[in-house]
Amino acid sequence: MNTSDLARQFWRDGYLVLEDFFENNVMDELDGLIQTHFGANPDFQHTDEFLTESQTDVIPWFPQNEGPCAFDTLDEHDGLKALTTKVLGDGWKRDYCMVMFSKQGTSGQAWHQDCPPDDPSQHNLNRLVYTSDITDEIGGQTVVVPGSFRRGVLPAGDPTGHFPGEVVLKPTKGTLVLLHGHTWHRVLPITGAFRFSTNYRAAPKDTREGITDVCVYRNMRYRFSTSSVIEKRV
Ligand SMILES: O=C(O)CCC(=O)C(=O)O
Ligand SMILES: [Fe+2]
Repeated sequence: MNTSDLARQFWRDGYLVLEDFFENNVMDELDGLIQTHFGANPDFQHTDEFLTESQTDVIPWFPQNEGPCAFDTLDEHDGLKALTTKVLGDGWKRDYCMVMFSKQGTSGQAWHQDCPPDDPSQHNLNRLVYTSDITDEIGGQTVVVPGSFRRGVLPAGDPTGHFPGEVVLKPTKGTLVLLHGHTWHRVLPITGAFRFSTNYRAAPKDTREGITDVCVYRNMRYRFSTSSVIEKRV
């Protein structure tokens, strides 16, 4: 498929999975750096309120905040840049690169939208890189509801309940997943060893700053910059 077909598929479904998009040697290097950074038993960084209320167990790391590093390589990946331009249009902006780590035995991530869908034109794009396989043994599969980025706000309700038509993704090493920030998505519990993904977030040209500051869950809206629940949803 060419990039135009892939972009059409993305705008139909709100996500796109491309296996073997990245080279193995780059995946191995980044995977090693991530494992070294987190070590065996990293501490949680979010507040207890967030961890309990959101039913989301992730420890973020922003590797590029620490200066030039191996993670910069994928910012310059020609295929990734070309596909991003097809999907978002000219003038798109790269946002931050964030690794999200979940420990063994944790709950993954509850259903959410990365930013409120009140204005359909204001959204982030997740460009998720999987440096090792997500497997049924480990858990941490990513679940999406196809087309949901057009259905407005995620319905209030059970933070980890099921939606008709949900699709479970098991990205393998080297896979790129493009995921619209308004697409309803979650991560299943981590039953085996730790699990992580690396997200090179981007956004269309006229997207406001801090687009992912407020995340929509089925039971609340949460603002990360102030660590506060800004709306309880029932
Ligand atoms: O790690 C994943 O597979 C999905 C993470 C996620 O929800 C996000 O990057 O917004
Ligand atoms: Fe997300």
